[in-house]
Amino acid sequence: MLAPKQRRLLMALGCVLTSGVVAGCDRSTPSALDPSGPKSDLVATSWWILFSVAAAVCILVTVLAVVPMLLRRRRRQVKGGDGKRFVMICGIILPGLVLMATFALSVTDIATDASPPRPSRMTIDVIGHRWWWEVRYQGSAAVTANEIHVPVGTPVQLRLQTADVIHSFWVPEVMPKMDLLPKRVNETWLSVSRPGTYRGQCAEYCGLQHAHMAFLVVAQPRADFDTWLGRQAQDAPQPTTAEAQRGLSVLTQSSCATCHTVRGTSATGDIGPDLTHVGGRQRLAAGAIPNDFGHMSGWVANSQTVKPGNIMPPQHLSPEDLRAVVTYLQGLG
Ligand code: HEC
Ligand SMILES: [Cu+2]
Repeated sequence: MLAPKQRRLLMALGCVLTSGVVAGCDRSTPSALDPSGPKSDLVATSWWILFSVAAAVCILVTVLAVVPMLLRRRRRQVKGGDGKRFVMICGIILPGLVLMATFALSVTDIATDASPPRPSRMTIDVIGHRWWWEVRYQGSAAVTANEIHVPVGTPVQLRLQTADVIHSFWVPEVMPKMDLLPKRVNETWLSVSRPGTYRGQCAEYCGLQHAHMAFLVVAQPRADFDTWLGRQAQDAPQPTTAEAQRGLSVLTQSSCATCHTVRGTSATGDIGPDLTHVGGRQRLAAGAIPNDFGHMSGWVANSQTVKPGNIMPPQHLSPEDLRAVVTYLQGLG
C-alpha cells in the first residue's frame, strides 16, 4: 500500500499528464504534426524520429537506473564488472553516435527545406507591420492583407520583409517559421498539397497586439486561384448605390485616405492595409474579427476596443457616414 503522501503525489502527476494529453487533442489549433505540404511533412517526420530516439534513450536510462536499485533491495549480489568499459561505451560512444545521427538528420532536413523540389513560377512579397501582414503579388497589381492565396501543389517563392520590428512568419500545417528582419529580405518558399484554408501566426513577440497578428493561407485549384488573382489586380468596382457613393466620398474626404489605398480612387495612403478588395476577405484586422457589416462598423468607429494599441485611431464619423463607408467597403469584393 502507498502512504497518503505518495498517493497524493501520484494523483497530481496523473492530472498533469492527462491534462497535457487532453490539451494536445484540441483540433481547432493548427498543429505542425498535421502536415499539408512538403515542408511541414519534413518537420513532422523529423519530429517523430527525434521523439522516438529521445523516448528510447529515456526508457533505456530509466531501466539502467532502476534495475540495479531493485536488485540491491532484494539483497541480490550485483556482479561487479569493469566500470570503466561501461562508462566508455554507454556514457561516451553510444550518446556520441546518437547525437551525431540526429545532427546529420537536422542538417539534411535544413538543406532539403532550403530549395523547392521544382522551381517556383510565382513570387509573393510579404511585409510584416505592427500588427498585420501586407501581401503583394509580383507581376500583378494585386495587393492584399492578412490573406495569402496560392495555387495548390505549386511551390511559391516568398520574400519576407518587415516595415518595423522583427516578426516571424509561421504556418504550422504548411511550413516552419522564418523571421522577417529589418533591412533584410529573407527568401523562402511554400507549397500546399491540399486545397483548404490554413491559419498562420506571427511567432516572434512584436509588441502589444502580437497575438492578434494572424493570417490565412488559402490554397486553391489553379483555375480558382487565377480568377481570384485577376480580380484582385483590378481597381475597386464603382459604387452602384447612392449609399455606397456617399461611402466613397467619406473615405476619400476623411482621414481614411491618408492611411489606406483604394485603387481606382484618390485614396492612396500606405500606413494601413490596402482596402481595394477588403469586402472579399474572410477576416479583418489580422484575424481578430470576422468580416461582416457589424464587425467592420465596430472596427471603423473605434478599433481600439477590438485591438488596443493598434495604429488606427478611433474615427469620429456621424452614424450615417459610418454606415455609408462600411456599406461601400463591404461592397468591394
Ligand atoms: C492613422 C492611420 C489610419 C487611419 C486614419 C485609418 N486607418 Fe484603417 N487601418 C489602419 C491600420 C494600421 C490598420 C491595420 C490595423 C491592424 O490590423 O493592426 C487599419 C485597418 C483597417 C481596416 C481593416 C482592414 C483589414 O483588411 O483588416 C478597415 C476596414 C479600415 N482600417 C478602415 C478605415 C476607415 C473606413 C477609415 C476612415 C474612416 C480608416 N480606416 C482610417 C490605419 C488607419
Ligand atoms: Cu509580429
